[in-house]
Amino acid sequence: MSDAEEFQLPEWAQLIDQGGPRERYVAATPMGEFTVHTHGGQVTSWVGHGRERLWTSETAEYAVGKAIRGGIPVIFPWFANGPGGERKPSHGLARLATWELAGWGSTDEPDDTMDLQFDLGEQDLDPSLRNTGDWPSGVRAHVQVEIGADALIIRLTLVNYTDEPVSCEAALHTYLAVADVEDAVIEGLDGVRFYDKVARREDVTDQPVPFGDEVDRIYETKEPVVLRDGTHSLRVGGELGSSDAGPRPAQTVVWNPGRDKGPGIADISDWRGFVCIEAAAIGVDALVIPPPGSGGGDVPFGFSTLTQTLTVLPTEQLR
Ligand code: TA6
Repeated sequence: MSDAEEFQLPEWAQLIDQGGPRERYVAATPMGEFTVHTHGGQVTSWVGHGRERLWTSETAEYAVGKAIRGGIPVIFPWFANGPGGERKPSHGLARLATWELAGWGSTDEPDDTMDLQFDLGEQDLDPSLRNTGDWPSGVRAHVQVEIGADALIIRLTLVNYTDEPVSCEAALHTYLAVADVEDAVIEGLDGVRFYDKVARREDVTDQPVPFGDEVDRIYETKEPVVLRDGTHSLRVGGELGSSDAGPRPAQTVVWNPGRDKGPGIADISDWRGFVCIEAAAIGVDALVIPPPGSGGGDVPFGFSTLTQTLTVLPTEQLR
C-alpha cells in the first residue's frame, strides 16, 4: 500500500480506490492526463494532445499476484523467463509488486512538466515474492514518470548498494493504443537486426512488420522508431545509462499476439487495439548495475537506468 498521507497531493492529482488492488492516482492538467497504479508502479493511461496514447485491456485483472494487462508494465529483474529460460514468474517480480509513492512534482501548478516517482525494494515485496532469492539483494528500483505537453518520459533506475556489479534484465513493456494493429506501421526498423521469437532465429528485413500475424521481435535498434497509426504519429525511443558509462540505445521489443493467439488470451479484450513497443535490456544486452564508487567519488551506490520517451509528432513531421 502506498503511503499517501506523507504527501500533500498536488491539486491536479487524485487518489482513487485507496488500499485495494485498483489503487491509482489520476492526474489532470491542461498539458495532459495520466493514471498510474501503485500495483506494478504502472502507468495505465496517458492522454496526450487529446488522445489516449496507451492501451489498457478492458478485461485486465487487478489482483495480488497478477500483472495489469496494459499501460507500461515495469519488467525487472528478468525478461520473459530470464537468460537461462527457467525463471518464474514470467517477466520478473516488479510488475507484481505494490510500489511506494515516493514523490510528486514540487508545485501545485505544473508549469512545463509534471512528474511522480515510485520506489520498490526487496522488503516491499508481497511475502509470496520475497525471500526467494530472486530479487537482487541490495538493489532498489525507482520509477519516474514525467509528462510534458508533447511527451511522456518514463525512467526505471536500479540502484546498487552492494560491493559487486549486479546483472539483471529490464524492460518498459509499453502497450500503445492503435485503431487497428493491422493498419499500424512502425518506421525505423528497416535493415535493423532482430531476434524473431516466433521463428526462433535472427533476421533482418526491409519488409513492414507483419501485424495480424503473431509478432514477437527483439530489435538491436540504434535510433528511435515512429509508430504511424492513421493520422497519428508517436516517436518511441529507448536509452540505457549508468553511473560508470555514457548513454547507449536500448533494445526495442515489438509484440502483438496476432489473430490466431490474441482472441484466446483472457485478459486481452482487443488484440487489434494495441502494439507493444518496449525499451529493453535483455540477454547479451542485459544490465550490469555498477557497484558504489564506479562513477568516481564517494557516492555510496552505483546505478543503471532504462528510459523510454514517447513523443507526439504532428503527422506531417518527418523523423
Ligand atoms: O515482450 C514480449 C513478450 O515477452 C511476448 O513473448 C509475450 O509473451 C508478451 O511479452 C506478454 O507476456 P505476458 O507475460 O505479459 O503475458
